[in-house]
Amino acid sequence: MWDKIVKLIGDKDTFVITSHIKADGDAIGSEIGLYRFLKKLGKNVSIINSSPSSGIFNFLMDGVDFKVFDPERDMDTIKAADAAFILDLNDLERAGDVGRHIVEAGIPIIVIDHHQTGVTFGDIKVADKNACSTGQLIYDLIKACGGKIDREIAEALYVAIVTDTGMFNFPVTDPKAHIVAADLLSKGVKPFMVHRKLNLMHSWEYLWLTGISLFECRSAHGGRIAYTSITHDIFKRYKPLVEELILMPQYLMAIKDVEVGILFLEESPGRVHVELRATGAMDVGEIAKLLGGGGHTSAAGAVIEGRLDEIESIVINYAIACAGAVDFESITPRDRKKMFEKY
Ligand SMILES: [Mn+2]
Repeated sequence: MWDKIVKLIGDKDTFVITSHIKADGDAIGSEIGLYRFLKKLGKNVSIINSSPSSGIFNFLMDGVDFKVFDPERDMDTIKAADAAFILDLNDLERAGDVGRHIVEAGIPIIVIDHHQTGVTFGDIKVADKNACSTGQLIYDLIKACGGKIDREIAEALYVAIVTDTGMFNFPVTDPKAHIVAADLLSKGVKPFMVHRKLNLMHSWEYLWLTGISLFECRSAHGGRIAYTSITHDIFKRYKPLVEELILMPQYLMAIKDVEVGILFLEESPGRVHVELRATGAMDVGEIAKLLGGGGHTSAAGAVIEGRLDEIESIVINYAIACAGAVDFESITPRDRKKMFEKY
């Protein structure tokens, strides 16, 4: 499945790499792993994302040409590229402005992704919904190229894998996730160092606000759904980073019998970030997609305009509808939409 991409990497010299808006650890780890591999082959490579990401990934970026899109500076780079890699997304819109400009530039597009729904754009596609992460697919690509994985590439790909497997806890975790991770460790990745940099660097504000919101948490659907809300007033008093706060729903998942945990964060008045986690019994990726966001079966999110209390009730009803479907997999996307419309 890698032949075409291996050939294209051999034939071309200048690449641009991008991923989805609000790139997470899998997106960034995959971008940087691929970037470093292509640089070792002597290629010209730039990573250009449409929106900024959490600073927690900065430790991966030493010497990496990683930019947040600036039309004046970056349009020429996109137009001059021989090909573009779009990683970890199945919906071009989620690539934001950079995705749009890549399409307009008319350069070949290579998509590498692992979301449940297939990829509908791009000239060469690898869409493997059984892969635990895009990072694992980049690992496979480098191997298919006969490439060597050094410590820096390994560290980036390890971040990608631990992010999308929830530190090897999500149902998507399979033997291959561990086998690839074991190989990455053999290249010098120190799991505790990565864990510390990703998970043990929180601000006091994050902890305080997590405490407040956990104290206020509520249940729905007979205790199968746990949720909590942070109003803008509370949010602005503590001002933690949004990217820190979206980790908060994992605590809701610790409650017995809870299958879905939801955080409603009013980032600004009338704008609510909904962050969802699931045990695997429900597919929160489907809920996020209906809300105009994205994600996976076990972890997903969306940003919605509207009143906090209204959004709470819509999303919780979606989650209840989702839980009520006997066999969610067997329902076509159109039927799923119909099912949700009654709420
Ligand atoms: Mn991913």
